Amino acid sequence: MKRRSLAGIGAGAALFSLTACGEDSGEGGDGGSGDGYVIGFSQVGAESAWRTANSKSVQDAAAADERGIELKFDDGQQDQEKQIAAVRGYINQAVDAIVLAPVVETGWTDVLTEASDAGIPVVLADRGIEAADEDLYVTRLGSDFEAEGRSAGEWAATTFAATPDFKILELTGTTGSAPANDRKAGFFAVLDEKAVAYTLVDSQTGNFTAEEGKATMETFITTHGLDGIHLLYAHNDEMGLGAIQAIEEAGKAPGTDIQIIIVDGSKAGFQAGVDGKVNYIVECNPAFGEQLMDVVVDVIEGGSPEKFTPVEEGVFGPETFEAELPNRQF
Ligand code: GYE
Repeated sequence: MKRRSLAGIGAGAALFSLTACGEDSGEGGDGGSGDGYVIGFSQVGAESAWRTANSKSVQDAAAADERGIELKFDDGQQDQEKQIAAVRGYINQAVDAIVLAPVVETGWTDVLTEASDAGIPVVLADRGIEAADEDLYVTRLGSDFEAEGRSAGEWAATTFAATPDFKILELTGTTGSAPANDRKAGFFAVLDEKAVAYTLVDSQTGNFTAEEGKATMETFITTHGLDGIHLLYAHNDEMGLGAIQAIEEAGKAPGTDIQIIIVDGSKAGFQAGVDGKVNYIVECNPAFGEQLMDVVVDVIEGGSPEKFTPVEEGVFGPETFEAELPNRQF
């Protein structure tokens, strides 16, 4: 589907009234700032270093002169209602395409149906949505979160293979989000497949932030103590870093008294690894802005990419932390 670009028509209100008056068809009238596409991006929030790096990657890619793209950006503050309002705003503005990084997997049917009815293609960035709504977006570009969880599970299964009564605490990401659901599922699937005997002592959300990660870890410590707990599996760096503070404040040594897996691989995460406080890092790569813009432009111009394009990522054990730290980009 090819839509006329509305690039350069100034403020949202003016754009809305022009659109409402039926100016969305025909030639010209674009205010003279080029023929680029207008793309609306509803981002999850700014909860982590990963997210900040991801927003920058997308904004930088869109801003490249040769692309001539006008990117409208909205920070959803980890609130689905805010994201739905942003997507509706983009529909009213008759953008050429909508990029949505959905905070949770469910609850998108209505607004995505409205986008579809308006003929505006939707590309998912980063997180996915429930399978029932698969027809309501063109493609998703992001990580394979289940594979990330499986990588964490492989390391845990190997490291604790000979540990009797292997005890785990889990700090999950935002409840109902694709990475929280899939990182959990992948991790425990591997332990089960490998017939590892373990006890999941507790599993609670830390909402992907350092503050909530720390608070939840404090609750774990109050409720269960740390004696005899072997592993903390934190679904992202921030929650792991917050938990490290809580463990230290409880007089224990993170990385030694309790081993820690984190997911993302930020500079701060690797630094914690170099300091001996984190034992395994599963990478999640936020730097897919260029790839995303390529996909979105292709979709606007009628392309039909694969339903899912995974970004490439790796895993890092303690022997790699020091050498890898200078390479980290966020
Ligand atoms: O791991 C976490 C962020 O959706 C992959 O969201 C993303 C996750 C990332 O808050 O740090």
